[in-house]
Amino acid sequence: MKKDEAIDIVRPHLKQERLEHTLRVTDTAVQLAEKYDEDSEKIELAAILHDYAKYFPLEDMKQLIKENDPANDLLDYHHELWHGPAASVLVEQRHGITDKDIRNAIYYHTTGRADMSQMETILFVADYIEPGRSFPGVDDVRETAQTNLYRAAWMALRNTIQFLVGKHNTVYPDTFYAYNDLTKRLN
Ligand code: DGI
Ligand code: FE
Ligand code: FE
Ligand code: FE
Repeated sequence: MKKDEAIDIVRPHLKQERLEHTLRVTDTAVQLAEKYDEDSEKIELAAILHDYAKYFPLEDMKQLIKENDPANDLLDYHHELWHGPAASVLVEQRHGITDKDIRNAIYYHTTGRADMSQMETILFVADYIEPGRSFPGVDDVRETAQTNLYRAAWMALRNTIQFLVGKHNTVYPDTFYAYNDLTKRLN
């Protein structure tokens, strides 16, 4: 699938600001793919499609997850976590994208997981550092991403966990697993 075709798929489902975020994530992810010698065409598609389901009705996301992924416990956690897994189902069902690398990058872009592939890690980091983001500490993560992709992912996970704990929110287990895995891998 070509870039423009993918953009046409998501455009009707995204607000203007979210489409702009998506395009910045795409540019950032492709830059990282080139730097780290990853498949930039696959990353580009994954990035364009990553927030496809962001504004889908909660019931629709629930349904997509239940039908295709009955074993997971995502539905017991914050609904913000549903749009990646839901999008990974939609791209296959509606648009015939069966590529597992692309679908996993979309699926795990919010939570992360243990043993993330380089492609998953690039999308995860690009979503966090795209130039429109202004999280506390994001500049450190941006700088680190230029030299150490996995350390940048670890920093983003650490910041997100601290943010969620600070708000007394739950943290989805895969986010902890991703953090723990990288903590071990980086030491
Ligand atoms: O969709 P985006 O806004 O581009 O970004 P995203 O898909 O990474 O969503 C991140 C939001 O999800 C972030 O504001 C924190 C929230 N969130 C809620 N629970 C969890 C969580 N993020 C992670 N990683 N883990 C959680 O358990
Ligand atoms: Fe997202
Ligand atoms: Fe993210
Ligand atoms: Fe995003």
